[in-house]
Amino acid sequence: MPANLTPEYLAADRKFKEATTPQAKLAALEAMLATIPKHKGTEKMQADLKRRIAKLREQMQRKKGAARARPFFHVEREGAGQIVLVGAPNSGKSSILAALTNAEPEIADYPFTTRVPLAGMAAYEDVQIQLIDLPPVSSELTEGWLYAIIRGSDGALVVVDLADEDILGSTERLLALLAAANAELLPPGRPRGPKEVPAICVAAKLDSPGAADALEVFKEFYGSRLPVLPVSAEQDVNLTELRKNMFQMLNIIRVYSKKPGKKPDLSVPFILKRGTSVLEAAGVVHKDFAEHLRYARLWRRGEIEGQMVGRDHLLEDGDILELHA
Ligand SMILES: Nc1nc2c(ncn2[C@@H]2O[C@H](COP(=O)(O)OP(=O)(O)O)[C@@H](O)[C@H]2O)c(=O)[nH]1
Ligand SMILES: [Mg+2]
Repeated sequence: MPANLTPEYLAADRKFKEATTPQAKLAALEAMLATIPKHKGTEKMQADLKRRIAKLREQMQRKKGAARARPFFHVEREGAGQIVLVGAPNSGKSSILAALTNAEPEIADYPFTTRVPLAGMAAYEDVQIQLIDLPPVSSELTEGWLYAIIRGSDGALVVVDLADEDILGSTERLLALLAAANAELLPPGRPRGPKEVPAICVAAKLDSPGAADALEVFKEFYGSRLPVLPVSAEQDVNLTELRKNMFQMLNIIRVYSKKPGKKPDLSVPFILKRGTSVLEAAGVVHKDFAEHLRYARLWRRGEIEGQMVGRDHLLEDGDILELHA
C-alpha cells in the first residue's frame, strides 16, 4: 500500500469498515475515491474503488426494484358478473363465500385470515356469478390492489357483523375507508359514476345472540342508504335470497333462443345487459341475424305467446326469442 494516503482517506476507509447499511457503505466508498491521492501509484486502487462503487449502486438499485414490486392481485372475470365481498376483519365474508360457492376459504375467529383474493362461482338458477372473497378493509392494511378490485367489480356485498357490538362504528369506518379509496357505495340499479360501486349490505350472523336487535338498529341508520339483507351463513338463512340479490345487482337479463318450429333452447341463457333490444340481442346470437333480421317472435312468461316484435323492442329477463332472417 502506498505510504502517502491522506488522513481524510484513512478516515473514509475506517468509516467504510464500520458501515452497516448500503447507503453508508456507498458514501464511504465515494469519500475514499474523492480523497485518494491521484497518481500512478494509486491507479489500481482508484479503479478498484470505482468498480466497488458501481457494483454497490447496482445492488441497491436492484433491491429498490424488488421492494417496489409489491404483490398485486387481479382476478380474471368469469361467468355473468363479478361481485366482491367487502367488510371489516371477521365480519363473515369467507363464510359467505364458502356457503354460496365450492370455494374453500380459510375461516377463523382471528382477523386477517384472508390475505389474497379467492374466487368461487355462485349459482342463481341457471346463471353463474363470480364471487370474490377479499382481505378485510381496515386502516391497518391499505393495499392499493384491494381497492382496485373493488372498484373494478360489478358490485359489492358489504358484509356487516350482527354480532359486532359496535356495528354502527365499524360500518362508518368501513364506508369512510372505501370512500377515501374512491369507492363510494350506491344502491344497485342506479347509473354508476366512475368512483361508485353498486352495493348491498349483507348483515351476517343473523343466528347470533342479539342479532335481531342489532339488525333493527343497523337498518335504522343505514337502511335508507343501501338495501340490507340479513343472512346466516352457518344456519343457511336467506342464502337463496342473497343469490337472487346478486343477480339483480348485475343489471342483466337472461334471454333464450328458439329456432322456428323447434322447442326453445333453455339449457344456456344468453346473458345481456338490461335494456337490450331485439336487434342487439340478435347480434349476440349471430352476427348474420343482426344484418339480415326481418322480424322476431317473442315469448314472455305467460304474457306473450309468440307475438311478432320489432327490432327496437326491449327484452326482459327470461324472454324467449325466435329470430327470422
Ligand atoms: N354465529 C355465526 N358465526 C359466523 C357466521 N359466519 C361466520 N361466523 C364466524 O365469524 C368468524 C369470522 O368468520 P369469517 O368468515 O372467517 O370472517 P371474515 O374474516 O370476514 O372472512 C368465524 O369465527 C366464523 O365462524 C354465521 O353465520 N353465524
Ligand atoms: Mg376471511
